[in-house]
Amino acid sequence: MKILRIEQFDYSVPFLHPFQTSYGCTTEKQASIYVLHDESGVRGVGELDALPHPDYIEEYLSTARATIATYLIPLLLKKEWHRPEEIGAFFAGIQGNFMAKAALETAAWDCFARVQKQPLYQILGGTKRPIHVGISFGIESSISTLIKKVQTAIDQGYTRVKLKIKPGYDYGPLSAIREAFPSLSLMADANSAYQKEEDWTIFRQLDTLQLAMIEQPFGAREFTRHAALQRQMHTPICLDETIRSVEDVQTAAALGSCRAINLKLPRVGGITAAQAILQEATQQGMLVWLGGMYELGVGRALNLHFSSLAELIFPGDLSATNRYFAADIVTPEAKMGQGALMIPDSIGIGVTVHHDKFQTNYRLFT
Ligand code: OSB
Ligand code: MG
Repeated sequence: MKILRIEQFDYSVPFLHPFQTSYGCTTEKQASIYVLHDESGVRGVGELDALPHPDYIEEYLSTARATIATYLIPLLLKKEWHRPEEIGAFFAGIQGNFMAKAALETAAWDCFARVQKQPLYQILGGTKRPIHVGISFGIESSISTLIKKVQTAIDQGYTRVKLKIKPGYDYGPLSAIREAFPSLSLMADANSAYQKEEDWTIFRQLDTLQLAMIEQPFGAREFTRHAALQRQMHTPICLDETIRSVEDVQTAAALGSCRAINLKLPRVGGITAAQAILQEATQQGMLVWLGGMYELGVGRALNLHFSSLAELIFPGDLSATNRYFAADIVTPEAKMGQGALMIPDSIGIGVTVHHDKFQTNYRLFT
């Protein structure tokens, strides 16, 4: 196969509810969709999910768009390849920038699956099954609002709840949820917020709440500090920001830094890298589950296909479209039915992008 032309569509899609982040309030999801055209006229689509600011990891939306335009697209265009696993080697001279690489690599997988006339989950060796999903909550104005939202999510069919925590907003809301829902699969995500030594004492309290896991208490490179905490805790530590490669999994396993991994296709550079991480972490006895980045419909469909793999049993951060958006850029939208999402059925990632809605910019690369 050979990619002859790549289109970039930038989008800004309003969130249903504003999001509080450390950089202030976000009211929209910004992303780019890359459309790869191969020599036979088949297309493949991939979503760039880097966030607007470098507050989750270093890479962010404008640097990722620039990396793709300046470095990755010239390395991909007009090169001959047979399987999408070969795409990574074209980018080998470019360090890091995994989200940028993932946008094109995942588009190549979609293109390949469409050429094969198969749904992507079949190409990946997955099984078509209902995908049980969890929901992620940010900081809420009051505990009673939070409890009501958790109840609504359970009624809608979400089978696991994750709460974003930070020093001062942790044991209070988590213990309130635990009290209201004693058997709920509940977990916390700190996004590296516990930087000071005195913040640590809280983890002993959190260890009494029967949490499924606690995600990323400390900084992205703090393997040994996470290991020290894991030794003191019954609750599994889950690493997100820390894990970018198979080597990171091996380091975490050798040191005992975690027992679970939040795997995100964008954070590790796409499908081929994610498959290798999934295999290594599973062999090391870790629980791996699929994380999210408030994806639009292309990224969400991709995540649904990847979730068909047998190892991914724990519910992912993979909500229905209407969790974040009133309208999306693809059809069909992801709808919750009987407590699960279905993998889109047709070939490739199984969704069609409608370029007229929410588009802010366009570029063509030849
Ligand atoms: O830490 O898992 C995270 C979203 C963007 C960046 C980082 C994270 C998240 C989420 C949202 O937690 C999960 C979702 O998409 O529902
Ligand atoms: Mg996380």
